[in-house]
Amino acid sequence: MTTRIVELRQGILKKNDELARELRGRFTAAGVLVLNLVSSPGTGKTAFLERTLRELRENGARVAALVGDLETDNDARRLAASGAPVRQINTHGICHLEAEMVSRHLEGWELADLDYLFIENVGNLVCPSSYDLGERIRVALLSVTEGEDKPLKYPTLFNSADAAVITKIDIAAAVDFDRALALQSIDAIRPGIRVFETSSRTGAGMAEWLDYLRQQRAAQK
Ligand SMILES: Nc1nc2c(ncn2[C@@H]2O[C@H](COP(=O)(O)OP(=O)(O)OP(=O)(O)O)[C@@H](O)[C@H]2O)c(=O)[nH]1
Ligand SMILES: [Mg+2]
Repeated sequence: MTTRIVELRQGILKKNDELARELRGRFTAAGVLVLNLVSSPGTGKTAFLERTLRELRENGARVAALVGDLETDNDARRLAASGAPVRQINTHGICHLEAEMVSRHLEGWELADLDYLFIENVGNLVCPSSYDLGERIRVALLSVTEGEDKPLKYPTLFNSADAAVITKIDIAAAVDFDRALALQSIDAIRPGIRVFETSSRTGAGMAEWLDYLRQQRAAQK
């Protein structure tokens, strides 16, 4: 029985990896930089994306977003306020996005007309780590209220990330956030990873983040 479950799981992951590889090829050919944002529920992914989409659009970039949640289209409605094309993916009980869901929700979009595509994953620190969505950059987010040792407790996500974002630094003092300890935890799991310290409320750290996005997009071309 156990063997069959393991085989089934490996089969699902293999199929996902194949489709993700195909998607990555399409994204690269279209010249769109794709980012997959992963964190626990409530870290501030949508707030961070709301600000990112708005600021990129103010600078003339062409952006779009897909957002995953088990239910509701609340996040899509928040993100769409930026004016960018946005689609909600409801997974109805599944705790992560899969390449097939991304592929299906991209139908009708001309990828070559986009500079950046952001995918907000379902809020979960474990499940999304195993599912490649064809992204170029996986971003792991951690808020100042979650505990500085989260990267040590949930290493798979941080270990597979290309960049890390610490969110809500505007309330760091109120929750006794230990910045050095958090940076140390991230670095222990993914040495040398680029870390951004941000607040979607005050805009702190956004300039560095946007510079990074521009550099990454230029490097992809
Ligand atoms: N003080 C402060 N609060 C923030 C910040 N970013 C987000 N929040 C608050 O944190 C809560 C959760 O933010 P969301 O953006 O919905 O978080 P999320 O990661 O998208 O949540 P899920 O999609 O449910 O996983 C909201 O009440 C936000 O207002 C920030 O930079 N500073
Ligand atoms: Mg959200």
